[in-house]
Amino acid sequence: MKKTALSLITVFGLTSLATPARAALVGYYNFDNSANPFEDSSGNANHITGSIGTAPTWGSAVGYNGSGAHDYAGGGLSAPVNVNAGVMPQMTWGAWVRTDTLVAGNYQVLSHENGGWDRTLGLSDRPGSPVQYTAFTGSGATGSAAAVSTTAWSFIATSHNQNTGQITLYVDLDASSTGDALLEFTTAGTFGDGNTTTTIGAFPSGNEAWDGAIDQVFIFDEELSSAQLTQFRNQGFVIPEPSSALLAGMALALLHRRRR
Ligand SMILES: [Ca+2]
Ligand SMILES: [Ca+2]
Ligand SMILES: [Ca+2]
Repeated sequence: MKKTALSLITVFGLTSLATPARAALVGYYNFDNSANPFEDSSGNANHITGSIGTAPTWGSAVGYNGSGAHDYAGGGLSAPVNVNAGVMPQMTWGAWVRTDTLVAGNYQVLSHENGGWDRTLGLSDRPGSPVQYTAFTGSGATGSAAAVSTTAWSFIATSHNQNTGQITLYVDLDASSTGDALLEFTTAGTFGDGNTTTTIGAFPSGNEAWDGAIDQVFIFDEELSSAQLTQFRNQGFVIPEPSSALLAGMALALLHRRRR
């Protein structure tokens, strides 16, 4: 019994050492606070610092399920989150989005692109027609291949793992129906350096601006699973417990039991 507890503590200890010091939610923006619709609710104070290009317009019912969000038309918002692969080898980001246009072109939701196909998630016809949810791979773009509507809110996310050299694009075209599985597209993806800040609703240059609404933006410095992202889609996003803190708690509980 003691030996089992000890080996479990060792396993959890090694697991904690092998993961980043803060493998968790880095930024979360639900845009619901009318007093500060630029607030980061993750607890990390990564509040939005300003706009790029035409500032989006906030509305109390512009967002998902009639909540607060910004309507984008020619510009984006800048968040002080560095998603460079050297800083976050593993990273997952996503949002609930609704587009106002299906015209062929490029419309970005999340990006730190500064040339060279840096981490970017949006709507584009780069992978082909029709315009589709698209993630950059470090050397090109991969897409969801499915037609998008201007009325439904879609749930989109990308997990990045620089160590395994893979990314996975997750899409639910209609986030309001939760009985269906997320569409998943895994492909090779390794990344050079991009901008050290993240732009919501455009490239950091202001190009390729989103046309429509973006809500419930989340950024994690770990590779989330399909099951975790499905749970977010189903719940409409709930800030999760940090996994490293959970592991530390379990190890402490085992240590406490062993000492008694
Ligand atoms: Ca909202
Ligand atoms: Ca659905
Ligand atoms: Ca770059």
